[in-house]
Amino acid sequence: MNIIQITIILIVLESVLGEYHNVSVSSNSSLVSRQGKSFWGWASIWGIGIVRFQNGVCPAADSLDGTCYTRRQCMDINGIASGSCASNIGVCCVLQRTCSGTSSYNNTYFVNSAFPSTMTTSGVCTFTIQKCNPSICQVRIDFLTFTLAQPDANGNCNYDSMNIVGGGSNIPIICGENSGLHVYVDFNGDSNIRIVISTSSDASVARSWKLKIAQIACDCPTRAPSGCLMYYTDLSGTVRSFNYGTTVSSYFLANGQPGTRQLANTNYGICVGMVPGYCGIQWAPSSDPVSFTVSADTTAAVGTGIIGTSAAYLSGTNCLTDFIVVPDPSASGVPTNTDRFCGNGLPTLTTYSKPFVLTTVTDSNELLDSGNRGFALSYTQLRCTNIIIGK
Ligand SMILES: [Ca+2]
Ligand SMILES: [Ca+2]
Repeated sequence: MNIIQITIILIVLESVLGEYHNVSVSSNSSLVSRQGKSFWGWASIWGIGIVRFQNGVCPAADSLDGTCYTRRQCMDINGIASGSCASNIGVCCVLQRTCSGTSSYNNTYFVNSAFPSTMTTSGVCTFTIQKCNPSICQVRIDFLTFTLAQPDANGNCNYDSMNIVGGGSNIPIICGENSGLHVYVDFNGDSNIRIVISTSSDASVARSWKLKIAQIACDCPTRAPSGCLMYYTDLSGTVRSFNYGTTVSSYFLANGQPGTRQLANTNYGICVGMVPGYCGIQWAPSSDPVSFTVSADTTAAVGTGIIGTSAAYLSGTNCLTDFIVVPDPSASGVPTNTDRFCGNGLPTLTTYSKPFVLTTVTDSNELLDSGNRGFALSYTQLRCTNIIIGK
């Protein structure tokens, strides 16, 4: 054995005794022996080769995202092994936490206690999000399942509520039905972000939630721009206001009219990432007749059959309480000369103003409205060749 061979052995030993023994599950890679249990023997060092693999995202069962760890690491962080990764060396580890939980891991799932069973008891359930590492700036919270009690007739989340606090973004208080939606929340320095879900004593509501929390690095291309509570990157899709639904609220206003499904006191941007080669965007009501009902008397508009027609459109200074803002749009090729829309119908709007953002605003009550549902709008990005000259 010459000096080079001895040096190699010493380097390997240092690697094994130092890094493997002290391996941290928050590191970005894992060291494992291909032959597992006999790791510490000299023979194993000669015979096996040590493998390092990245703790990257891997596909787990039920379309969940896991992280590739060693089986032992996954057990140590109370993860659920769901399939294999790294050429069967690692396990795809799914992290699921519930009330009073904390996580500093990317792609953690936060569920109600007893999920997938529903929850009918009152109380406060808190989950704390810590940065994985200093390069993280934002989280995306996907509402895979989200059912809480409906807001009251004025849109206030007085029965159940979800508050997201501690971040650098202003997040509305959310309740009702929001499965399929998401929010982006900026970290405020190194402060933790907390999700606080309060449930009322109304046991008739079968609540459940499963939220996926993905951590986004400051230089990540999928990071949402500032001011974008929701951020979409497809060429086309549908955006919805919180708690949008086609059925009417079961709560009634003081004047006896049906209340709203809209959430009160919101002001946020819904953004669409511009795809290269695309210069404009079109916003249009979706197929539901009530897919744009944000102010005024929806109950009457349905009754008279003007729902969704130009007779029910409102814009400009008629929109002072609940409305959307689309910058510099045209309808049927004609500039609308206003960017603010409300009422019980919306023409198809086209705009080449960038970035692509639709702002939505609601005030604190529904005193002048009845039976609003909010909105579900289709968006389509438009190829640069579709630019109309002069617009
Ligand atoms: Ca309204
Ligand atoms: Ca309102």
